[in-house]
Amino acid sequence: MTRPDAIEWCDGSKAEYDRLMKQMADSGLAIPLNPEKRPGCYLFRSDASDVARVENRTYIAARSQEEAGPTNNWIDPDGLKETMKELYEGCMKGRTMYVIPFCMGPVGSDIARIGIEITDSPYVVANMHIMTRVGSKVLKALGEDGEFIPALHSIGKPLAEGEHDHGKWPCAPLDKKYISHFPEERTIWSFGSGYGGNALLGKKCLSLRIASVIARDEGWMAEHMLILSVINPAGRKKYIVAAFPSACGKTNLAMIIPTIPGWKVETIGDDIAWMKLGRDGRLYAINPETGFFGVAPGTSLESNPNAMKSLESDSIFTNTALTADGDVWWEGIGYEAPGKLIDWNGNEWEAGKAEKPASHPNARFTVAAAKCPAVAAEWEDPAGVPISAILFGGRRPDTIPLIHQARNWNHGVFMGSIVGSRITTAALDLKAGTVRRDPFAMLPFCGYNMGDYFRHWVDLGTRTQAGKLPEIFYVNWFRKTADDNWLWPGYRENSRVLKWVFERCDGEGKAEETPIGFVPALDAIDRPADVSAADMAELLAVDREGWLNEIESIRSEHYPKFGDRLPEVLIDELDGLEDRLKKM
Ligand code: OXD
Ligand code: MN
Repeated sequence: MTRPDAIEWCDGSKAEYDRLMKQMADSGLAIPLNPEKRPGCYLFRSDASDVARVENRTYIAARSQEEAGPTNNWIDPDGLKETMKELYEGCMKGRTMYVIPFCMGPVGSDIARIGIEITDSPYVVANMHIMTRVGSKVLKALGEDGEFIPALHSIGKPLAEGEHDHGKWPCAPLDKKYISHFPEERTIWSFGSGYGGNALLGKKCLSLRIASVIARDEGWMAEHMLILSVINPAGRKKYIVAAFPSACGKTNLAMIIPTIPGWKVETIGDDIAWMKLGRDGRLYAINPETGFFGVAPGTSLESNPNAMKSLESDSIFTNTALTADGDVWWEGIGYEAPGKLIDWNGNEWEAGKAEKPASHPNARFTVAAAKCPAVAAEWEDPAGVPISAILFGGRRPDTIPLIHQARNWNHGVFMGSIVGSRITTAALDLKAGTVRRDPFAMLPFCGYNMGDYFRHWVDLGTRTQAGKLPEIFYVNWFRKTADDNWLWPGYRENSRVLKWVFERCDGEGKAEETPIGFVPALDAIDRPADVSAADMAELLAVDREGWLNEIESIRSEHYPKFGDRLPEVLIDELDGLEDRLKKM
């Protein structure tokens, strides 16, 4: 159907990676960075139409609209296949088709899944090498009759006889981009974009949208969560997963260096967790990926030293700026732009003179997890790590305290179901100042009806003894004062909150029982230097009026979206919360 000029089977070797990089550098698509500054690193600049995940072009083509549910773009699978087959017809002409056997999760782990991505983008192959386990070892594990998830990808830009890209990022225009999922067939078809989650099909498409459907059917969880371990001064370790909407600092938290003496954090994953009940009744998590595809702007030695150290070599940068001496630069890197730059569009850029940022706000780095100085020794353990705590969170300048702990599992599921961030600029159909709900941070990633997904979470709580389940917490690093200043310093200081979580999982850690759950006692979390006792009191207060407004918005705007698929127990939680607050 796609009629490539050549077909290559990817073996996942370093020689293959180096060959493709050289080829892309020769053709002008990749810019090798200065080997004295960033050895083994390359910069790519994408097309202006192809800079992020395209949620309005992402489809859950389930058999029925009801199955896709109220939060997904549904489209009839037969009609979509017709449309896409036309687009795929001859779409790889003039290009090489790469066949990428890849595994999400350690090869051989009983929770791992194999996919085969077919793509005409060598950039995708190189990124898949870093983000997944690619190649011959996967084919071997697959054997003659193993199961795999087919994932077809094309950038959608065939070349006519003698035509060349001339170093320009090839892709199709926005209205021809399709990121499609066929959940019943467990198949992915992607067309027209070469960027990130649209094109690296092991990530959001397989490991979240398709995997969430498989997980529902098989009784496990595929979640948009980081995984980390916290180690106390005595050397005891606990594992925590956390789900926050995009742009809440997941990668920073996953790699945090604590400010509290004696405490350590190690990284297992920064974006996706697959979790399964173990034989001992506890919940175990693996990171299905092998790399980080992180947002570059805002990443600095201050905000995320471990990421910065990981990026010193052998990394791919996409849409950052280029310095005169062949290094990368981005807004928030922690130092001024060193003289004139070339911006992410390839134009000259000078600080103070340019109107637009030098790097795209969604510029990315791709780097192997193994390069992170904080990576845990057990990060690839095929059995996973036992989870003690689940954190939910969002950007909420008011109402939601710095941290509170659920009363029980269903209360925790309720917390997950109301996750959201207050938006500061009007977007889509939302006014600035409203809360954009992103339940479990899975809004763009749940491959089926989200009401059923809530039920899947409720059910998990009934499948093991209560004492074996993780404790659930809601965190909010983003509280502001009335005059718009941050109440909490965030970043590395968030380790103080992790310490309280650790203690609560041990049945320690001083807490007050309140209508919204357990809140730290005023002296339970050591205060950073710039947080006064009064700030702490404000950070931990139960804002009765704020919560009653919150309940009203959940009851009238959020929950009704899910109709009769909304589990009754979540309404019970909402009612219970309201009753407790009214008695306050
Ligand atoms: C991501 C996201 O790209 O969550 O990881 O948006
Ligand atoms: Mn993500």
